[in-house]
Amino acid sequence: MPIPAPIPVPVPVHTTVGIIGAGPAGLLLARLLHDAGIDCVVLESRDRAYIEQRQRAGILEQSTVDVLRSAGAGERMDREGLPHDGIELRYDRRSHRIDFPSLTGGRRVMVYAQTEMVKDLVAQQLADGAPLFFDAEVAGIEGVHDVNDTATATGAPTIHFHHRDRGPATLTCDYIVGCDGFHGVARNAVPAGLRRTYERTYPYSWLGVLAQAPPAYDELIYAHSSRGFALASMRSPTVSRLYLQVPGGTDPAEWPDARIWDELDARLATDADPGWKLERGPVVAKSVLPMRSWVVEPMRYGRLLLAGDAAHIVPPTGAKGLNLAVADVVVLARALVQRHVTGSTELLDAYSETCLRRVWRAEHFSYAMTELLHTDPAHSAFETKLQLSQLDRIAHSRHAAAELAENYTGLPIAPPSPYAS
Ligand code: FAS
Ligand code: PHB
Repeated sequence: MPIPAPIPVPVPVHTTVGIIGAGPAGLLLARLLHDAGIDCVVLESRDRAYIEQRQRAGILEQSTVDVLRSAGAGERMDREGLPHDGIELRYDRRSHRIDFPSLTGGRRVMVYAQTEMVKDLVAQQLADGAPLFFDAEVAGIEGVHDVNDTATATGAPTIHFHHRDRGPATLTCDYIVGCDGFHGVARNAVPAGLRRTYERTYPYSWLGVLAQAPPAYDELIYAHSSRGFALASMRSPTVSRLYLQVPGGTDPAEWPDARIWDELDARLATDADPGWKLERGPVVAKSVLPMRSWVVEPMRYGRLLLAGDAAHIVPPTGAKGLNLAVADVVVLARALVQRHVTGSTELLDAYSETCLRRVWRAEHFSYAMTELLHTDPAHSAFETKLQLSQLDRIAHSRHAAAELAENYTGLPIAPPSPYAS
């Protein structure tokens, strides 16, 4: 008996909140709004298979874990995720462990890949969530300048998009949220004269590697070495996620498996465990990720809101990107719920300032971790000595270690939210 094709969901012509992008930000926002009884529609340019296999983040902050659980999307995370209480720093052939709970009053992190979080949120949304349209590329938006809350027929914010099977269409909304990432289009609706962009690019990239090899370590290892930075992470007890600092513009083809493993062993070597080596196995994916810090302000213009990578990018050294996206939509959902329930726009009016305060904290932490651990070609021996001095300070000062632990496990999402601590 052939499985009947799913009955195509009609594309609505109007919704309360139009969400552009089905990455972590767009999917979680749709879930939080759905749970609050606010209708929304998610438009995603790619297909389901593509967004669910896109290799990205791996570390969830305490607040992210909390909000996924409270949104009913944490069951598989709790079953398959790996709670971690610390990380290891390796430098100058030494090793030092940072213990999170003792330094932060109990906060920890969860190792659970972004791909798995996206799969969980997509499955939940298709089962009982708001309409989610794949292969629906947004070409542009208009009408967001109207700051009055009573949308008029002509003044309503409008999304213009093209659906692969249904062709061109429009969706009018009370609010539009750009969750469309760094390469998205939503922020272009903010007049150039009002947009403030801040950016820093780094003179190196990361070679990201996924290998069918059991991690030979219990917690993540961040290594500073004269050969360059290395990070040993994981996806499961049988899959390793590993990163090597490489020059910008590196072609992954220059890195055959043997070279990857030899270089990782060389950079991760420590006198604390002489002869320590990684477990090797077939590399199943590798790609080069450029390193940049980038923020666009404000995160609101009229009835357009920006969230996640659509508004900010961090180098992945601090494992903040995904978690910042989550924090933005927790704050935004709370503001849209207040507007829906009380009519007040107090939290919406404060949205950009509230998010940017936490964004800039994460931008600084990600920048500081990147500068601390990478070898910059422009560095002299002087800067290297400064790095080693700071790493030694962290290894011997509870205060310095606590500063790293508090930022790494994530600061609470302010103001207090019904979704996360
Ligand atoms: P996303 O970019 O995830 O999602 C945006 C969505 O919008 C995409 O699905 C896109 O297809 C869609 N879209 C774009 N334009 C559209 C349009 N015109 N119409 C409709 N849909 C559109 N963070 C970490 O913490 N650790 C890491 O190790 C890490 N590694 C990364 C590696 C790479 C290669 C990249 C690019 C990012 C990495 N990040 C990492 C950061 C990453 O995890 C992001 O912070 C996270 O995906 C942010 O989620 P969103 O804001 O939802 O944006
Ligand atoms: C990952 O597992 O992909 C990961 C972990 C920590 C980081 C960056 C990436 O800082």
